[in-house]
Amino acid sequence: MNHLENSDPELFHILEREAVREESTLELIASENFTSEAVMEMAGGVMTNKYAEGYPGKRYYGGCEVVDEAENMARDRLKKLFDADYVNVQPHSGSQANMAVFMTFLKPGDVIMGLDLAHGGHLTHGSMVNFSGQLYNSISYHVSKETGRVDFDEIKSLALEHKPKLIICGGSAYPRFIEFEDFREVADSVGAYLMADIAHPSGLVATGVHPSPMKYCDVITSTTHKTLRGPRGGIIMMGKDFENPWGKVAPKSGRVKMVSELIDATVMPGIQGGPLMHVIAAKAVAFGEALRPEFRGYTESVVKNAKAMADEFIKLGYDLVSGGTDTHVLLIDLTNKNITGKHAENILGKTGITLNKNMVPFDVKSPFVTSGIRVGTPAITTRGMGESEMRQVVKWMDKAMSDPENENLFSNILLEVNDLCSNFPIYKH
Ligand code: DSN
Repeated sequence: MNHLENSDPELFHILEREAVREESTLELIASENFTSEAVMEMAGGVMTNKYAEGYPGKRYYGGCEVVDEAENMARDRLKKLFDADYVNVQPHSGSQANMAVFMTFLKPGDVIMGLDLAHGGHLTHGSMVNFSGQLYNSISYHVSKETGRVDFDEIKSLALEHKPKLIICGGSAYPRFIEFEDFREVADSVGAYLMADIAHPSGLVATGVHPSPMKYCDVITSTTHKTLRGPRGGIIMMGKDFENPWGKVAPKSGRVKMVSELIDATVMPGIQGGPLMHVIAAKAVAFGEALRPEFRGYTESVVKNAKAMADEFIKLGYDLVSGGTDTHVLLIDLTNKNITGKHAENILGKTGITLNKNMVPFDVKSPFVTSGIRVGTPAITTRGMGESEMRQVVKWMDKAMSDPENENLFSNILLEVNDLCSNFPIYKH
């Protein structure tokens, strides 16, 4: 298919350069992954043309009978994957999934509690630069300085003092299992609802490599493009639907019986219009892939690889927040290595290793500089790399970060990185 090349060579060239970048470098951004060709084919297909506001069987447009089948398949497969009673596959992103939950469960001004962004949380968990901190009364909890894990003594006392309506667990840079059961206990002690944002570990949750939030949390959100390896997008799930306890009414349809109906109405028409049917159909393809037995093997390798990297970093004297990982992500405090996160991100980029600088708990540097980096294994595991490659990658990273002005060294490592990548192609054509 040379349509783009013929009609718009300039953009074709940009696309081609991105493909080369992805193929020839090591992707360690913990929130990124490579979808299958099948997912990409669906996401790049004709369903992008279709307007389908509403839900299957109840659309505001004609001609939706085919896309209805795709959305129903996405819903059925997602329910099976997580053993969920209710799902909504329409959120365009994780942030919109979170917004839909907040607008369903809360009124502006209500108290929410989430993990501080600088301690591994997420923008939408109550940060003041985001709607979640601006519309709601946000109280942040933290990790403990000693353990790097969520500080449940602090959460319990904050919850008693502030009586949150909603507690959010999960985050973007938390290397340990999310402690759903402990969070449930805190939520119950103050009558709060509990939301899990499993955007990061959802692929691991789907296969049982990470504990499941389904029986502990009232509502669960996720993205679909991280460890789950689908197209970019969001989802909302409930382990068990329950009766609308707030007497809230849905726009147009009036009072509704179940929370699921409220969430559906909040997603559309509450905060979104036309769903991205090509993406919803591609989500269905990805959920189908995640239901296959090989996906479990993949998620096990993701964690094994992360543990191998952690082990190698520790041997080389690096300070890992929480001392290691249970998941796909490592958070490394570079303070003892005398290099900032920003500098490390920059020089590692020159070696063909892509990752992001990251605040570490109790960081004294700004979010634009940071004392740390976040490292993730989902993408390099997708291309088939294993523990020996992980150890080699850590050695290259250490060499570069230990000699951070040596441009020759970066060029030499880049050649080795390119060579390694050529042995593990992402896309076979
Ligand atoms: N930006 C994502 C991440 O990198 O973790 C979270 O939304």
